[in-house]
Amino acid sequence: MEQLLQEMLQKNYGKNIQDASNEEIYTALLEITKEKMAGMKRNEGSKKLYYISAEFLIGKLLSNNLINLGLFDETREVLKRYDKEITEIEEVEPEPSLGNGGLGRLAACFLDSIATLGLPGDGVGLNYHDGLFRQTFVDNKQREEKNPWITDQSWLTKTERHFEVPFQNFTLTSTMYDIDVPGYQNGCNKLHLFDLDTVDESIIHDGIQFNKEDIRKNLTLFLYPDDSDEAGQLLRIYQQYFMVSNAAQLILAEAEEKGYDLYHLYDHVAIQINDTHPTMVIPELIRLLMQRGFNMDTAVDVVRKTCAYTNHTILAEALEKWPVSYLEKVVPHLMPIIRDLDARVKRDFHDERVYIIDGQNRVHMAHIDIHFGYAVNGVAALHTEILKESELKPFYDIYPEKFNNKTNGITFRRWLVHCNHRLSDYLTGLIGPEFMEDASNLEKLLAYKDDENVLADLKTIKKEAKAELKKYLMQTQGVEIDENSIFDIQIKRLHEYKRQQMNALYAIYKYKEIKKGNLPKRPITMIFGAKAAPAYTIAKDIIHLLLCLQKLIENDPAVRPYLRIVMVENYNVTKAEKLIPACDISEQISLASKEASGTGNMKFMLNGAVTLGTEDGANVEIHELVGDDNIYIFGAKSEEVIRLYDTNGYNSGKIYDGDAMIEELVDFIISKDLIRIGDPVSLARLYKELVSKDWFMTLLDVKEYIETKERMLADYEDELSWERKALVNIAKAGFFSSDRTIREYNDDIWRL
Ligand code: 9GP
Repeated sequence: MEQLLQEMLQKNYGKNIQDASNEEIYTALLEITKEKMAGMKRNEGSKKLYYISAEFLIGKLLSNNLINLGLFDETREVLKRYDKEITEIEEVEPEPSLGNGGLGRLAACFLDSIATLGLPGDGVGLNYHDGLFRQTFVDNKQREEKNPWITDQSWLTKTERHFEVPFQNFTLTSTMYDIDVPGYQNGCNKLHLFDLDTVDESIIHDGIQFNKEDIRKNLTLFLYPDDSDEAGQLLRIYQQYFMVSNAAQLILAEAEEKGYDLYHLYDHVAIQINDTHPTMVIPELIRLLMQRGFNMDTAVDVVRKTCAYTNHTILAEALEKWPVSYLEKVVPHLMPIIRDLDARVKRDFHDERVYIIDGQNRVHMAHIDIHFGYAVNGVAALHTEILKESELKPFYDIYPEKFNNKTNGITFRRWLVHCNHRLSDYLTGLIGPEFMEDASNLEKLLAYKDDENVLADLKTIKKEAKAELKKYLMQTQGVEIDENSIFDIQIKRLHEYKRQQMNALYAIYKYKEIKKGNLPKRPITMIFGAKAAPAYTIAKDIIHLLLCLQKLIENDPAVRPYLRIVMVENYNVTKAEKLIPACDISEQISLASKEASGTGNMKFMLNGAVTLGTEDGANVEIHELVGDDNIYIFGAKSEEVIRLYDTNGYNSGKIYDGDAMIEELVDFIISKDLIRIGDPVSLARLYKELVSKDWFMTLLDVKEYIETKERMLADYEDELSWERKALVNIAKAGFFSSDRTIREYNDDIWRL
């Protein structure tokens, strides 16, 4: 590596390692890595997977690619010899802004595992130039800015593939860009990102505003552009169709190039539809097959045997339904096919709950996936049960054989080896390196459950990660935190069902206790990271509340030594990699039944944090694995929550009126203390939401939440017992390796 790097730096800049800047070294390493990947063997086979997804939250790639190529340690050593840190070199890399949350990060972990298992499988998505958005805080509020990440030298490689994508009254020509996905000590796959040459970032003004109707210029600017009006919804349909038409054309082109018989496409291709965004791939493939001479029945049959669908949520808002009139405007050529599919359903089933086009002339995208795909999976055991028993029950009754569970997973290459190399090195020394290949080997750690030296070592490793996070927050946000405090972390998309507002009520509780003189044994640092969708008003109000509380405490010398709130700006993968190793308490407090799985919960556990959570999503499986002693569970169970929804039995106002403590906490949101700092309109809106609606039942669980957190904080003081919990969590995390998840997808769904 040393020689390669010297040569590349000489060639590019006429410099040697010693004199090169971090930018120059980064670029040289990028080029070396790209060359290596270009020379790798491609994962091949007679059947290939196409994983189509609106999001791929891949994070920075340098270190991960080096790890998978087996070059990381060597590179780190070479740089050290010249007094350079790979972590600093990596700071130069812009994080690709191609995802929003768990759905997109899961897709990225899956690509890593698919390649690592040697399976032929490529990702297909869009090359959003400005990503989701970059979050800044101004006047204690979220502001959205564009987030350009594509630079001259990047992981993207422009290819010669172009496709014509037809819309109602114009056709667009795409360009395909590729990012290599090297497996860990295995072959390479690709992430294909489609783009338009005419996209024009200069049309963006005032943060993230732009003309939504100028499709040629805006199509691949942003992920999830605001869809609160018709133009925004049409733009989303344009994006989705552009993505899937390119995907379908690529799939058929590759199949034809290999000489496959398209009548047996399903023997050579599996298509995974990640959430409903890529659903139109089904009618589009049917259309393209019919162009090639298929009749409709045969095209439907072939497509049905090729496509599988993953559901990631039971929230109605995320199960897309597009008005027929909108689809007519954007993709009129698909509508005859969609109507035909609908007619087939209406002919076979007399239950309007399973129709594709409903009485209000809306097309239910998930219904297309379920009827015209061969598999439907949920992403955690509880989630799949809820799909089968309630949300998608009418479909389960028709097609029980299609439904299956695939509990999510995370790649340990990124979420342990890369982000926490101290822990990873330590584990390798203690239990051997086999866990890198087969994560169930982490259980060997259980043999050290009562070994005080090992427990002390784990504590030291955590302390070092906390000190590093402290340094990072100082450098990036100018915030100074106390590394001897407890780090209590909630990082995830901002959504009412995830209940950051409940955590805010805890902060208010603690603030008031401290004011009363009930000081905690040890200071607490509450850390949040979350972006709110730009048009989601209440989510932004919750961010505002958190920032106001942060300010209030900062300026209160009586409270500040004992309690801090830090809202991390522009939370992303890079920041997650710094936060997760440093965490003591992992906040997973969604309303039971609403979090399909969660994957942050898995990352925290793997890094020795203890979960404070509800019986929701994959928390249920974490609980089963670690046992009652090593997790803190509270709150209403999913059956109770579902019953409350079904019977209209929840009344937050009644809880508020009937409980003085809850009333006091909620009232604080509109107290003089906070109004002085914040925006009274925003705070009052949030207050009103909680007392008069509270759709995600914050007030139902808040008291038990506070009690459980208090118990947890007290338990933290018993050092040995706490470290034992951390150890058990690490040891039991092996199940959540995405290698396991992908093996299951392959065994049960793809059969590559
Ligand atoms: O909200 C779910 C999250 O629980 C899950 O872990 C993730 C990956 O399966 O998907 C999220 N869903 C979405 O982002 C949108 O459906």
